[in-house]
Formats: sequence, structure tokens, C-alpha cells
Amino acid sequence: MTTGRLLIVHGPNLNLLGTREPEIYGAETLEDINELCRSTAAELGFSVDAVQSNHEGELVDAIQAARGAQEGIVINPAAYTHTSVAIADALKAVALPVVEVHLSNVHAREPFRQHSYVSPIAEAVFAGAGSTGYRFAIEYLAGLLKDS
Ligand code: DHK
Repeated sequence: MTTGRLLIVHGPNLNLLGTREPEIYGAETLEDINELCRSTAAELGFSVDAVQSNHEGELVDAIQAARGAQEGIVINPAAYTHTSVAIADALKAVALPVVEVHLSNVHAREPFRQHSYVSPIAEAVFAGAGSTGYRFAIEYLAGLLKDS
């Protein structure tokens, strides 16, 4: 289905961006990142719907609702990256192309951050590029969708 829409999913604690450990996660707020997503998508002929939740089930609900409404998903599952079978299962269930983003380079951090339940089903993973990772993710996803 061609809706021209992309879902941007932000996991727990990303509502605190701007004040939360800025040396790791940067100085931009979540609204700054959503604006970057909106402008990047618009340049490429897409629009975005963005959701943030600190609750695993709400993220699962948002992912399930994407079927038929959005063409692809950019997700930073935050801490749920490393713990959530439910989010990975929801992403598999909706069968939309997924791009995973992390602001920080999780591979250079604690060992528990180096496993992702989402990466095996992601088309691409951007980690350590800060907010630019969201731009890369949208560009990549838009390219995939235009080619399909
Ligand atoms: C964000 C988080 O909140 C962490 O739990 C992840 C991710 C990394 C990020 O870099 O965007 O481990």
C-alpha cells in the first residue's frame, strides 16, 4: 500500500533528550529530532508520524497500527533494543521495512548494549551518528521504498 507515510518510533527515556546525558545522547531535544525527520522525509516526498513511549506495550500497539497506515518504520527502541522480544515480534508481524537507529555507538559501550533483538530484522542499522542517524535512516528507507 502506498501511503507516503513513515512511522518514527522512539523508545523509553528519549523524551528526555536534550537534558539526558548530553555527552552521550547529544544536546538536541526529541522535538528537534522529529523536526529533522519531518524535513528529511518531506525532501524525499514522504511524511512522518512520530511516537514516543516509555511503555513497551504502547510501542507494540503503535507498531501494530502501522500496518496499512505507514510504508516503513524507523525505530530507536532505546533500552528495549536489548530486552524486548515483544517489540521485535511486532516488527516482524507488520512485515514493513524497518531501519534501526541509535544516537550513540552502542558497540563502544557496555556489553549489555551490544545485543539487539531488532537488528536481525532491520534492513539497516545506524548507530553513533547522533541525530544524523535519523536522516540517514529516512534517506535509506525512502530509497528502498522508491525502488520497490
Ligand atoms: C538509547 C538508549 O536509551 C539506550 O538504552 C540504548 C540508545 C542506546 C541510543 O543510543 O540512542 O542502549
